[in-house]
Amino acid sequence: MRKLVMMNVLLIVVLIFGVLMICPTSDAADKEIVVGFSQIGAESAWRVANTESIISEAKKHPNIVLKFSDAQQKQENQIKAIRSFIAQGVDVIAFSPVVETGWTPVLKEAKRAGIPVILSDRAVDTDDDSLWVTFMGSDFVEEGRRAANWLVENYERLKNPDKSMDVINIVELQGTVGSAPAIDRKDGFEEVLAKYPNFKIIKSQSGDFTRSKGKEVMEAFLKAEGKKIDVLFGHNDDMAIGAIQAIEEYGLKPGKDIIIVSIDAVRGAFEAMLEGKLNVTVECSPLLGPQLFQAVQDLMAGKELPRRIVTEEGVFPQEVAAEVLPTRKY
Ligand code: GYE
Repeated sequence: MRKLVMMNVLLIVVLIFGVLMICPTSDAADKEIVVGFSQIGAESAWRVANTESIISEAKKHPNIVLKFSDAQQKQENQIKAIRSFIAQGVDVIAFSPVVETGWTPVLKEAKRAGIPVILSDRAVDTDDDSLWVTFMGSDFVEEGRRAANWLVENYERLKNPDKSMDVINIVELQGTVGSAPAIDRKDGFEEVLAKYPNFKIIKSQSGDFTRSKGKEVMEAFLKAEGKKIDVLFGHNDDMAIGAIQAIEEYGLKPGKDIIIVSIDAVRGAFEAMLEGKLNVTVECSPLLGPQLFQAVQDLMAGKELPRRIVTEEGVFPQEVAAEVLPTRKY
């Protein structure tokens, strides 16, 4: 009888131990993490895909609570959202800064509150680098270089035969004024073109990364320069797609009379390439959700994050559009 009682006690001890092993009580991965994310808005297909990536990825992490705020492309709204995240005492703040400058005061407030800040997609321009822990996103200067390199290597082959190689007139649709991708893509593009003096930017204006603005500004370019325009460089696909419409309405053939180079590689760009209206798109991936939440988990587990997490990207010319389109996720 005593032996039986002992056996039972032993069994119970083993069972309790086993249950404890299976259900650890306080694992870092189980601890709730509240993340405040301030998004720029919904200005482009890229941005919509970026938002989708963030929201859907957050759902895959049971311990993450995402507070998502849309700033409708206004910096003041982003600053308000960040202040409200600080007031709510979130664990991590992440945001995609609409412009580069003007963030130092609010980032200092976050630092004082002890809340780490992750920069997603776009960088900020501040003297104090201790105000953010990591910046994840694309190398926009490199994207500008890729666009220009593709242009100088392929223009002669693709141009309308009656166009000359002596002077190649480029019009440029810039992104949002003061934003990192607009500043950097322009820099990268010009850096390469500096070695090819026959390629000249004759007009350059912001189309704010939107289709409607891209169309409107292209209409003005066409009105001023007409058939003189040989190339359009759009800082994103949405503006290029808007411009394609303007070019058609003007009576010229986009992709033939005007060679069109743009950036992002969204689905709409592939569709335009299949119709022969866009010549190339340089990839800029918006699918930042997985790396963002991995970084959040690592940060909260006490790991040190790299200061810079660069997204890997390619270049897609018209010739590969049909093959690549079915594999595109945005
Ligand atoms: O290229 C554009 C979007 O910041 C990389 O913002 C992003 C840019 C993207 O509106 O389409």
